[in-house]
Order: sequence, then C-alpha cells, then structure tokens
Amino acid sequence: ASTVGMRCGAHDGEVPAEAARHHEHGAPGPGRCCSAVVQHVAAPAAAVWSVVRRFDQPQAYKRFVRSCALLAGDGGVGTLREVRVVSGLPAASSRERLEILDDESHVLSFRVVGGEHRLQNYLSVTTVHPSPAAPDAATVVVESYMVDVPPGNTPEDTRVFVDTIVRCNLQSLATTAEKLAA
Ligand code: A9S
Repeated sequence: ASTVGMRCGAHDGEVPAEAARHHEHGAPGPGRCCSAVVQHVAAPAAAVWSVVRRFDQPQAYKRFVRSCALLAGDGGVGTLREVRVVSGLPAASSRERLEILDDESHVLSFRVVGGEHRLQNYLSVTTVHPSPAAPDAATVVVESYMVDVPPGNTPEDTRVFVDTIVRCNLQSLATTAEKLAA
C-alpha cells in the first residue's frame, strides 16, 4: 500500500476518473485533515468488491474489529452499525452509517456518527477498480478519509494514526480477497 500525497484523496493516475471524483473531498476545513491510501490486490475486482460491500461484516477483513451489530437497516444505504474494537486502541466502539453503496461503480462510503473514540466526524470513501495492468486478475483499491483533528493533536499526528489503521485494513483486505479468489 502507498499513501497518496497532499491533495485530499488524490490518486496516482491508475484510478479511473469517475472513481477519483469520489475521493476529491476538497480542502479540509479548519481543524480537519484528510489523506488516502492505495492498495494493489492480486485478485479480480469482483472478489475484492464482494468483501468491501458487506457493511454488516467489517470483521471479515478489519482486524481491529472485535464484533459488529446492525442497529438499523439491512446493509443498504442508511444502515447503522455499531463496531466494538479490540483492546489496545484508544477506542472502545464506533457507530457508523452507510452513505454510499454503488455496486456498479464499486464505491462505498460511511460516516462515523458516534461511539467511544477520538475520531470525530470521520468520513471514509473506498473505491475498487480493475488494475489497468491486468484488468481480469488484479485490482486497485483507494480509500480516502476526512476527519476532525482531535484536541491536542496535529493534522500530521492524526494522518499517521489513521493512515496506519487504513493501511492495515487494506493489507488484510488484499489477503482476504486473494484467498477468496484462489
Ligand atoms: O474502520 C475504518 O475503516 C477506518 C478507521 C480509521 C477506523 C477507526 C476506528 O474505528 C478505530 C479503529 C476504532 C480507531 C475509529 C472510528 C476510531 C479509532 O480510534
């Protein structure tokens, strides 16, 4: 995985324009910061998307998730989930609402609406595309986010913390999808 540059949600030229659009959050407001991470996966985009799209099952690849319960909805837009987090993080739980689930363009977006943690107003966008180099066999995943900088932290601190979690999630997503497709 690589972390992508200064513009929020910038991409590296491998991402189709219609997907890149979803990552253009604009300049973060005061006290907000953003970034994006790119992950290459050695599995077809359909396999990767089948894992990403399950908003009810983040534990399928997110290692920091201990459990997940739906509070409202059935996995479509508007679904509310409560995620409980493994110990060792400065967090206990997170309440998250599904904002976009586009099975045609392979776009998923959720927003953090509550919970016991320090990432207020976290907004995440994930897109999944066939790799231009090997469209039938390989995939590029882009995940961008925007979040409030917690009191007492800098934007740089915040990006380092969140990029680390997102990079872990995407590496685990790659392993999961590669096993699925094998
Ligand atoms: O789950 C994601 O897609 C990405 C992140 C950065 C999740 C962060 C998190 O859920 C914790 C893992 C619990 C860490 C939230 C909202 C706050 C944290 O402190």
